[in-house]
Amino acid sequence: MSPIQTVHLATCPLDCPSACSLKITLQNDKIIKIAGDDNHSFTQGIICGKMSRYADIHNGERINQPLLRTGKKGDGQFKPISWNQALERISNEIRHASKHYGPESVFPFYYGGTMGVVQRAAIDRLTHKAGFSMIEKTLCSPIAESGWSAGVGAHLGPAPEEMVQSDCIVLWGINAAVTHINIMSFVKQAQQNGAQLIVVDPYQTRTARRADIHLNPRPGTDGALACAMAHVLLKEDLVDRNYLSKYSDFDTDVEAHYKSRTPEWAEQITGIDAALIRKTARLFGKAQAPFIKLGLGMSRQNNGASNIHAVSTLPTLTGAWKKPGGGALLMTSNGFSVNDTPVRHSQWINPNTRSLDMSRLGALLTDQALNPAISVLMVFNTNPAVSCPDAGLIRQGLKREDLFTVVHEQVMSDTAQLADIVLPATTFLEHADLYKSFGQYTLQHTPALLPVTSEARCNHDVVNAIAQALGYTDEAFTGTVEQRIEEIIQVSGLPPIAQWIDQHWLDMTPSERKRRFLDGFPQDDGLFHFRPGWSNPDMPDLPDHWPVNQRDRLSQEDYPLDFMTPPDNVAINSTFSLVPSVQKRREPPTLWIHPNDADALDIGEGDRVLVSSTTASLTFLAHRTQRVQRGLCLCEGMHRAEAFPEKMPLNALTRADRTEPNGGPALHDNRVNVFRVSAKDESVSA
Ligand SMILES: Nc1nc2c(c(=O)[nH]1)N[C@H]1C(S)=C(S)[C@@H](COP(=O)(O)OP(=O)(O)OC[C@H]3O[C@@H](n4cnc5c(=O)[nH]c(N)nc54)[C@H](O)[C@@H]3O)O[C@H]1N2
Ligand SMILES: Nc1nc2c(c(=O)[nH]1)N[C@H]1C(S)=C(S)[C@@H](COP(=O)(O)OP(=O)(O)OC[C@H]3O[C@@H](n4cnc5c(=O)[nH]c(N)nc54)[C@H](O)[C@@H]3O)O[C@H]1N2
Ligand code: SF4
Ligand SMILES: [Mo]
Repeated sequence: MSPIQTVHLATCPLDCPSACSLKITLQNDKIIKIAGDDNHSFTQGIICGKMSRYADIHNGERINQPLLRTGKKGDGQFKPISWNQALERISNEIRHASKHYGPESVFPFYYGGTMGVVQRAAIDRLTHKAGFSMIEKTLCSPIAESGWSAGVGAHLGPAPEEMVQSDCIVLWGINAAVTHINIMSFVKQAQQNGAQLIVVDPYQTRTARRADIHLNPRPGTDGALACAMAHVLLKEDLVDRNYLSKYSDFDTDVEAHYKSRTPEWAEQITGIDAALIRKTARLFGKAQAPFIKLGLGMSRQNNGASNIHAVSTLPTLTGAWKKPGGGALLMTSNGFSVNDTPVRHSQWINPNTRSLDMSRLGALLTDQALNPAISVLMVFNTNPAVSCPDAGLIRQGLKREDLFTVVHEQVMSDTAQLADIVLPATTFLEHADLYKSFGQYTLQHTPALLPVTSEARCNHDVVNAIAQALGYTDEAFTGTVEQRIEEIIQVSGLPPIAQWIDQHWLDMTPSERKRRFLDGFPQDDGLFHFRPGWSNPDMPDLPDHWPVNQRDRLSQEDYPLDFMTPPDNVAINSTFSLVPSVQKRREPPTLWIHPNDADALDIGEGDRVLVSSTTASLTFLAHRTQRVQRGLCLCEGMHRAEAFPEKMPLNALTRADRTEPNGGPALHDNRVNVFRVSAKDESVSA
């Protein structure tokens, strides 16, 4: 290595459960290499291809100065303005809206562009101070969280690194080889020690290809599958009755309920052969330490919460929680005792202020009855024009002439294209932050590693500048990111960063007793709940199949196929989708369809097909493949509007209905009809 190269530790800021610890090689402020940190307990030297190519974002086509719209909304025509001009215009619009329609007519909207504690939720403090509408952050995890809370109680569990000690790993509704790659190195180590790998996913993902057993239920039928496995465990005495009576509310009524949930019953619902369900249940029941890693993907269904709860009963039935290498893990988020009051100032919340469901942005922007209507939308860290469901309605809303939209962004995203003012944002290499994780238990600190060479500012500074332009003089709207980090560490009672491992990370893994629930579950009665006690009485009283999916609601004739929209390997949500090297590697929007379904519709490989849902119709290229089951089709990758001839993003096809019991969109629960438009290479007439 040449002497002027330096290596620095950092954290991947992207919305990914791994939150990898990075080793960044710099030379004269240029990124030479981004690799995984070998000394970090979870990362173990491995990161994904996306982050190793992050220089393409950092050095790529960035927004470098504030921009003001000059053309029609969505035309993409802007002219540069100064920060002072931008702040003056934004504060005037906010003042005007607050005065005439009340502060709730201002809606600050943020999500997962950066997951850093200081940057991500920075706007919350201004929201609470000024009484703007609050955001209900439903887009990703609330369905799964509701399901997990119902049984286990809190979002923690055994550490993911412990999977290597398991002799039977179940990856349930998670495509870890694409979405959470570090997990796959633990799976590999366990497999080398003889562990069996079971993958439960409606299609043959990259992850499923590595499985000893791949169960492919119809989407939204995991509740039935889990109940049938429970039936076999009980019938064949593969349960730990002492554990059940000490640690759960299991009783004879629960047992009687499972009696009718036979594998044959489940076969009708899931489409999986009863004999295979029995075989899998026995393998799971006889394992010394079975470990289930649940994904958020399986929760993106109308009955997703109920399904997650049903799966979480399995380690309780076998008592696997108490065994090293066993148990189950959805998310690690409650393992972190980090007090973010210095960032968010939640003590300022006025309990009468409304919260708006982010996943329903389209309806919110176009609802004539919403009072007050949204007049000012401030977007940070998110690209809702692409990532939120029913995106056609969102675009319609963003084009409203009486809406003033500010977007703080690194790149000209689809949402930024529809803004009135675009503000330039720094990347994680240019600003400091603290990073928790939802997939592992380390807290990481990352300083700013590179100077800001444009007019870009970080979220923390932009929020403070807007607050100051509005006349707020509170200390909360002053100071540096580093000061804020110090405050968080102090109020959280954490050791100073100088004492952290490599001055970079702190191991916050809960004690064995806590993460294995050896002293009871984090529920009021200390028990795991087989009775979920849903707030909605229409939901099943016990683990079950709850038939409320699109399949159960729509006519089979109008919408004969299930349709899922999982991520692909090259992008993370819509991040990276503007990078030319990624665009080159990415397939055009492709519809995976089973050859028998394709034959019935006269669809050949590479044909153009129109996919129609209840919300929109978009054109794809057909790919005939046995990797999807009959009756299911899907498109990998959250494609943006430009990728389709209709100039609408993939999410135009998904619905924004709130799922039960606590909201969240059922992004993988869609029904569609598919029509052949033209054969491969045949030109389409206008
Ligand atoms: N159909 C379908 N839809 C989905 C999903 C799916 O599987 N299928 N997945 C869902 C999931 S799991 C999620 S989490 C959401 C994600 O949805 P979003 O949170 O909208 O994620 P991205 O689309 O990646 O957009 C993040 C944006 O933040 C910007 N950004 C990055 N860092 C910063 C920063 O420091 N400051 C500012 N101001 N901006 C920054 C990036 O450039 C990027 O444009 O999408 C959901 N949508
Ligand atoms: N490459 C890449 N990595 C990512 C992301 C990305 O966009 N790209 N996004 C990141 C984010 S924000 C998140 S939240 C995570 C999400 O990562 P995951 O938790 O893996 O979630 P998904 O990828 O949405 O879906 C996982 C799998 O669930 C399956 N699935 C859908 N419905 C059902 C069902 O009813 N039952 C079962 N058993 N399976 C079902 C899908 O087929 C899919 O293969 O990934 C993160 N990592
Ligand atoms: S695996 Fe996830 S956390 Fe790790 S580098 Fe890739 S995107 Fe970032
Ligand atoms: Mo997510």
